[in-house]
Amino acid sequence: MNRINNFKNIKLKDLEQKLEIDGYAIIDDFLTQQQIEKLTEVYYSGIPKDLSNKPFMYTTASSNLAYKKKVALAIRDNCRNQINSLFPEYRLAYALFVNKKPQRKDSELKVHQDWSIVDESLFKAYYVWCPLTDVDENNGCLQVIKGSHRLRRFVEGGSTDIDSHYIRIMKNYLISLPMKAGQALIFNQRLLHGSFPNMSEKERIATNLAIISPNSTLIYLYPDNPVSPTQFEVFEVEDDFFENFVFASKEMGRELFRPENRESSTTIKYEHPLFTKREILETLSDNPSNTDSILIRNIKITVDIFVLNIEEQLFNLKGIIKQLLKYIGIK
Ligand SMILES: O=C(O)CCC(=O)C(=O)O
Repeated sequence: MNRINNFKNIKLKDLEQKLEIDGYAIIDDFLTQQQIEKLTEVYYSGIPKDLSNKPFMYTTASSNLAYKKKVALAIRDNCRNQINSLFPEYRLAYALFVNKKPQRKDSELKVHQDWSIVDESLFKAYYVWCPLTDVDENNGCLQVIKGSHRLRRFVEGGSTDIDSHYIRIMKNYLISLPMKAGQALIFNQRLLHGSFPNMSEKERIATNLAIISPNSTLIYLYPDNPVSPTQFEVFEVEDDFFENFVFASKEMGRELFRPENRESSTTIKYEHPLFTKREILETLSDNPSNTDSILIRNIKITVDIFVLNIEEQLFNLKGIIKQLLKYIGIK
């Protein structure tokens, strides 16, 4: 498991290496018990109406700017020392609570990639995610696809589910991450991740903090079309932009707001990328803990692709048989 010690004992080289290879690392004792209690109190201090009924909610989506700001300041204040010692020079950008209501199957978050928040050809961004209660597969722990940050980007702007075709290809790299309250999961912003529904009796509350590498500028990508964008306007924004801006309304669903009174710095064209099974499997298996020779690795990938193809054919066949049975009135 990709756990490392208390942040005070961590060797930065080890942390960097884990993040480079796997795309994530778990740090023990990141928040103290006192900080956990304090942050829980902040979360409950006036949850805005536009969030209170959501099975899965993130506080940046609220239109209550005062609450968003209060929450973000408290999270940054309680993480600053740890981040400064682990990532000297990184900036603490926006911060939010992410919450799952109890016993809600629809609080599941499908595996997805979050949108770009810095120019990734030059800079890095990580999320620091800390549960305020212990989490496991029953109450909404995270799942990640190990090494997936090394793939080409799946989505540019607007976080998008990775469809089941791709998940089937990557299934051997999909890992559940049960965690203790106060541990921190640090993950590359490109890493594919999701979370289980919360089927427990209690709310699952977690903090999330975006940190960005020195000299980078936070960006907000505004799509020309919310469902199938062909280009994005790039807005260079302040580090706390998402706390001060109402970027989507409840009624608009996936649609986002264009910031008023601001000029975009550039426009980027976008085409949803397609991946072959081989490209995905080659990238994910290419890591230093894999000691197989090139030949053995290639054979394993070829066998995996063969099995995946058969599974796909069987899946399609099952669909056809179901339709046929329905047609002749048996089912
Ligand atoms: O809190 C969670 O369950 C996952 C949050 C997250 O990673 C996201 O919103 O992309």
